[in-house]
Amino acid sequence: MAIARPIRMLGAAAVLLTLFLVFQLRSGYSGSSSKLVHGMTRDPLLDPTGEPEGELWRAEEHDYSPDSENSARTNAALISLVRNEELGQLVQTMRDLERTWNNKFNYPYIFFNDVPFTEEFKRQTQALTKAKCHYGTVTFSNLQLVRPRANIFFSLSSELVPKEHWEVPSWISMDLFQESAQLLEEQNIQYASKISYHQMCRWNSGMFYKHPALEKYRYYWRIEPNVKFFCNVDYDVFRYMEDRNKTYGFTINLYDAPQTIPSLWPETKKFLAANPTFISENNMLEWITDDQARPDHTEAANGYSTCHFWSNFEIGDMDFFRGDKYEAYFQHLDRAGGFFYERWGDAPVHSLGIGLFADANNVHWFRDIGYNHIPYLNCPNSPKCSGCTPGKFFDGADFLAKEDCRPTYFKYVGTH
Ligand SMILES: Nc1nc2c(ncn2[C@@H]2O[C@H](COP(=O)(O)OP(=O)(O)OP(=O)(O)O)[C@@H](O)[C@H]2O)c(=O)[nH]1
Ligand SMILES: [Mg+2]
Repeated sequence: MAIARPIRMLGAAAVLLTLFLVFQLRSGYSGSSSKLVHGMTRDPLLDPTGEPEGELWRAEEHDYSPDSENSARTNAALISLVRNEELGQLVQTMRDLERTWNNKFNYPYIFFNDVPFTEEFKRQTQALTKAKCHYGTVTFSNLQLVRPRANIFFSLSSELVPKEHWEVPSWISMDLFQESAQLLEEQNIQYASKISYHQMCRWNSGMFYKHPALEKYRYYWRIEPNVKFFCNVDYDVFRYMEDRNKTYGFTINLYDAPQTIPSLWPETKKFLAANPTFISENNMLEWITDDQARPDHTEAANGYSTCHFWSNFEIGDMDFFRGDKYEAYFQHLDRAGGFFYERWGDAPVHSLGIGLFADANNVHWFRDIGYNHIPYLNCPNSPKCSGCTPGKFFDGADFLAKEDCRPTYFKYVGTH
């Protein structure tokens, strides 16, 4: 019996659709989802995630009102180096952070810039929060504090911010910089010849915690424009850091492009050889030097796995960065010139500093803070979260999956 043409077409379409679905399932939700790599057998983010154990500080039980002189807030601030042009994207970040966390705790924001902030920037950011916003520049002395709901402007002209925090240091040869940048550009390294990008990485590596506007603070939470927060967090994360003696908190662990840091590990080894007592007893050397998961990377970076905490999110204890060990390490790296002759990022520099000089038990994975900076995510399985898929690590092409260094971190350091 002959089958009518439309029925045949329908049948063929059904077969094609089935084949497509089978392919999708076999390829592990290809395109924009989670893919297990580097030996991870199950993403811990698929397990139900609650709050950390032990006592937590909550807004209902303590005074976190924005203007309180005796509030329960500890000495901590939300900080962001940001450009005026990124106001729209910063508004997105602040909205999410206020909605999920800071509208309960009202920690102050401190914004940094290499040029003065516009009045529009100040107006729009302050309008998003009941907390105090402070607007500093990294090169000038006109740090201004703006009090919410009061038109009182203070000009702290006595807080001279040394220009050398931002400027290219005198020992850097601009000819050599141009030459090296050209070589990196040829390897398709993004922002290689953009000097401000190198300055930004250096500032975030070893300068931010020296800014006078942060002097009285111990803990910071770094935020960037255009990031997303997915989960309600109902405890004071800064108090959590303090109470548990945590040095550093992160959400995402990634591989870096080895071409940007070929001499970072060799320079670090020189520093360690000269200061052998600096290394912490409970360090993270195995994670730093892993050569199993991506041997090509470790080789290209001359012994460093390139695994790092993705520093666009970080919650940290500035006492660590201000301490003798990290400061001496930064000075050594700064003199070596790799912030300009290569493209050392603050993420690998912070990560090596933390991995070598901090105690691994004092580093915390904030698995409960749902987070996204394009294209990677930290999305836990929790009723407190919305807007992301639990366990989904990247959003984009499949090749992004291999940049996931969490398996190596979990293997050597753990999931705490
Ligand atoms: N004020 C100021 N902020 C900067 C400058 N360069 C970078 N930043 C900020 O530093 C942070 C990191 O810079 P990005 O350009 O986002 O660097 P990135 O995250 O490595 O790059 P993307 O993947 O493109 O986001 C962002 O918050 C920027 O706003 C600069 O020259 N001046
Ligand atoms: Mg960014």
